Amino acid sequence: MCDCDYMFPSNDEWEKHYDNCKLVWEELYDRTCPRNNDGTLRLCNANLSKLETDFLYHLGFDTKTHNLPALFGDVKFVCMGGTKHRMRDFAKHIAKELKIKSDFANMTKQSHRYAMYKVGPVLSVSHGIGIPSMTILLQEVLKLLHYAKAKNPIFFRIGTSGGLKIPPGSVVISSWGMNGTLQKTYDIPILGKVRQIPSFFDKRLSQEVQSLASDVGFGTYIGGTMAADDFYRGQARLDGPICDHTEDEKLEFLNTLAELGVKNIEMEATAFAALTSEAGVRAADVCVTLLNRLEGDQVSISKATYAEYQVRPMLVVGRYITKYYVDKLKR
Ligand code: R2B
Ligand code: URA
Repeated sequence: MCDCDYMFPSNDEWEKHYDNCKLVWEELYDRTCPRNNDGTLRLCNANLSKLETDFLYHLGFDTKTHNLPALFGDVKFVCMGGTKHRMRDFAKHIAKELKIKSDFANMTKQSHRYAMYKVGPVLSVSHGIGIPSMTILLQEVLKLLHYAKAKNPIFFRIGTSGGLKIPPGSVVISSWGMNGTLQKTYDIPILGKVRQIPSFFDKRLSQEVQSLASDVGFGTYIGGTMAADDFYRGQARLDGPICDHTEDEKLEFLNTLAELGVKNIEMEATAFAALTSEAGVRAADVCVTLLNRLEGDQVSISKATYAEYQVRPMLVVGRYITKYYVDKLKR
């Protein structure tokens, strides 16, 4: 039976179900969906029940000292992004939009690794650069929300990226993540063997997000995202400290990516799509492009342009969250 918790009324153009609808998820993974009937998250790990206390080491919270349901039980949206500064700005943006007072205190202060802000039902958390840093944070937030009994949480990543054949300043909502060997998977060695986990984002969520951005004043695209494990050679750049490919080879590679439907390159999309999907939560990766990689490698935009661009994913995701609450008040 379909158990989609529709955020907005359906229309003919949108995908009918969310990917974490029991119907869709169980067909895809051939096991019971980890989302409970009340929308809380069930973690697929029996070992956790053997722990007397679970220490979420990098967040600085644990299940014994902290009353996680009281602290985080109301979380509906988790928004992640690379830097502490950006996530503080996003918390401020959301506080203004939702008219919620906050002291913008960093809740992970003891652990120093990441920064986490809570504004009402919105958690704004930094994840650092690259897949390993992001996945540690993401996995601990998933556990945090499980222990907190948060219902039907939706995850966003707001980030920066290099664009392919689209104007700098455009926003890309990722339909899938592609790894450095052009597969749509997140590859992780586990017990000595590489596991490949499919890395697709929820189609309906990306359509909903894009539908609210038609008049934002910059282009928004739904398209593929390459997640590289490096900023320089791994993204075909010519300006790293070591380079063993030619400009022609670089352009050939970037053109191949573009032909495959890749619109931007960043460093987290595959793992973000794969882990959220496995956990049965919906997620969208919303990144601004800082440059067109067919035209260069250096990020040489001014501070003012960078600031203007960086705000764009916040505006798009902020609209989604705000509309959800405005509509909810009307209901
Ligand atoms: C985009 O920008 C960062 C590298 O500069 C990385 O986190 C990413 O995905
Ligand atoms: N972040 C990336 O990973 N690549 C870029 O080109 C720009 C930002």
